Amino acid sequence: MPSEETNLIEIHSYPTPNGVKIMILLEELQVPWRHVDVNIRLGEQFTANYIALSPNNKIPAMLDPNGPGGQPLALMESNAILWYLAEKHGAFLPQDAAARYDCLQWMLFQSSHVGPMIGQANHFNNHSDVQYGRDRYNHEVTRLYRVIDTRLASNEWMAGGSYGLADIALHPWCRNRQHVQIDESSHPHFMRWFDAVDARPAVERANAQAKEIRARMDRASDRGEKIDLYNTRDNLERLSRAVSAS
Ligand SMILES: N[C@@H](CCC(=O)N[C@@H](CS)C(=O)NCC(=O)O)C(=O)O
Repeated sequence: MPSEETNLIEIHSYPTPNGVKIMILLEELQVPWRHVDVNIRLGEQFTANYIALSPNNKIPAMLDPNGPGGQPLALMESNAILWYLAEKHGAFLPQDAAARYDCLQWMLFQSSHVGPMIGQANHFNNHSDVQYGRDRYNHEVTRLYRVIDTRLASNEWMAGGSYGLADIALHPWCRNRQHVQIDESSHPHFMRWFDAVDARPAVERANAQAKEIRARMDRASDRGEKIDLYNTRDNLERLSRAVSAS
């Protein structure tokens, strides 16, 4: 439900899986929100204003003008943002304590394993010809899909017995599977779950919006001066410049 009004929850982001998961939750909650484009292909994550919201210069960040105590709240880390929004609106997070910890552990599994390993696999598959790196991360991603399929063999949803934050955090990461051999016959439980989440109207809406936003931001980066996201030395310099300017 993106809107142009002010006083809305702002998602400062680019529609990668970490950005899309927030859009999915906001659509599930039917909370009005606004996307503020932070074009990581143009280096906008290194501006002093953005770093004030998101000190690790990564997307997404959230700004809720009406946070705890009625004060504005800025947050980085996509799963912290999911947790905050779910608590604020009292949905998609189990009430029962054991089920909440179950949800938390699978969200941490996503942010500490699935996201970083798929990120590294994409890097070596698309931006390097180092076979060792490709093998290492593709094998790790394959192993993680096995963990997910095994989990879903005895659970309808990733955590807590019902659809919720753990599914929302994980699902956008599992869309592009071109470098791993995952199909109905080898991972039937994963496929059943992926299709069930994919068919939810809120997920369809968020994905349609992500497609539009991505097209708009890609047009902007095709016109602008793109940076090499993978150049860690340049990124350190960009960060130092932004921090000294603030
Ligand atoms: N653990 C973080 C990961 C955030 C992250 O890695 N964001 C990437 C895009 S998915 C980014 O901002 N990359 C830009 C850069 O590295 O400069 C989260 O879940 O929010």
